[in-house]
Amino acid sequence: MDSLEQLVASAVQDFMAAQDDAAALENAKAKYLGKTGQITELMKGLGKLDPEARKAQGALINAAKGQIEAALTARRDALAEAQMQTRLNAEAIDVSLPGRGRAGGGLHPVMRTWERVEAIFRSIGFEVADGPEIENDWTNFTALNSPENHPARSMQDTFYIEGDDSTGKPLLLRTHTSPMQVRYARSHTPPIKVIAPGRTYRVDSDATHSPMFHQVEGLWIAESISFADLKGVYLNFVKAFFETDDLQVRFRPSYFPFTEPSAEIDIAFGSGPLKGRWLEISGSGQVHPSVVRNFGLDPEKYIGFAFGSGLERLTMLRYGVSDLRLFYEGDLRFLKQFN
Ligand code: 2NL
Repeated sequence: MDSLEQLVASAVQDFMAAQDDAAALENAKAKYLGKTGQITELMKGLGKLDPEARKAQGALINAAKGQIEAALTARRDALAEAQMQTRLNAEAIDVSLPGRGRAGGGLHPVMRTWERVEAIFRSIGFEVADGPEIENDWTNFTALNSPENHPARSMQDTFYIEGDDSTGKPLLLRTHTSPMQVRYARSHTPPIKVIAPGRTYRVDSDATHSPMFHQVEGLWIAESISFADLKGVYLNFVKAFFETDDLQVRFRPSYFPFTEPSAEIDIAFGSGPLKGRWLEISGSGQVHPSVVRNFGLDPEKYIGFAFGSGLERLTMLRYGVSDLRLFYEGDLRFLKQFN
């Protein structure tokens, strides 16, 4: 009697000692109810008793076994419940907490310039052209009158793509956005009035050059478009872009293979930190007759101007950015200032 009560007490104690580990409880169970467990051993011993004693002793052992089983079930339930509670606490979601908010993105300063330039030229009737960044040699160089031995055509100055187009001609990353204008001019009829903004690539990298940079080029071809039109269009553009009428434009003779005559365009602000300094801002010129012919047009009938400006350069002047490399470092302290 005493020993059975002790056995039950000891089982309850062992079950209580089994903590969150399910295996510990099963081991404790085996100690009493398993094949060689203490209750099981007691049952085996009943065979040696005479029928009367066996019946009485059997009832007592069964009662003890029932108590142990009940204690085991209760402990199992308690452990499962505790485990569930721990999980619920850990995974609790407080729906009353304020939201974390959406991280605010913003446009890169060069993209702001890109969008401004498009809006300004659209407002005076220019179309915006888009085209491939991987170009062929004819559209990027030959059509634009670039001589066969020009350094721009060498591996040192231009990124060539391995392999070639289907006709064996080399492929390259466009070195300017001019090929887009060639494509546009060859697929439209005059008057042609288009700008081509986009990414361009050259083998060049220092404080003022990046292997990838952005350009915007403009092209206006009709039956009588002159340098006077170029000056009017460009002056309108810089005044709108820099949001001031207080600036001057000058044209300096220059050379480009695709224009003749050619000119650099400089501007000077009448006020502000850059006041009075002539700043080079664009190349330009009257489209070379050979280039007009490569547009599929008769150079005796059609004439016009083209210009090309760097979007990074325009952005630096507008915001007073001193180092081109800041645009490509992805430093949020820099980028946040524009949003
Ligand atoms: C520069 C030079 C320039 C052009 C770009 C052009 C495009 C066609 C035909 C003729 Cl399709 N010309 N573009 C003309 C003159 C200068 O840019 O160094 N810009 C930063």
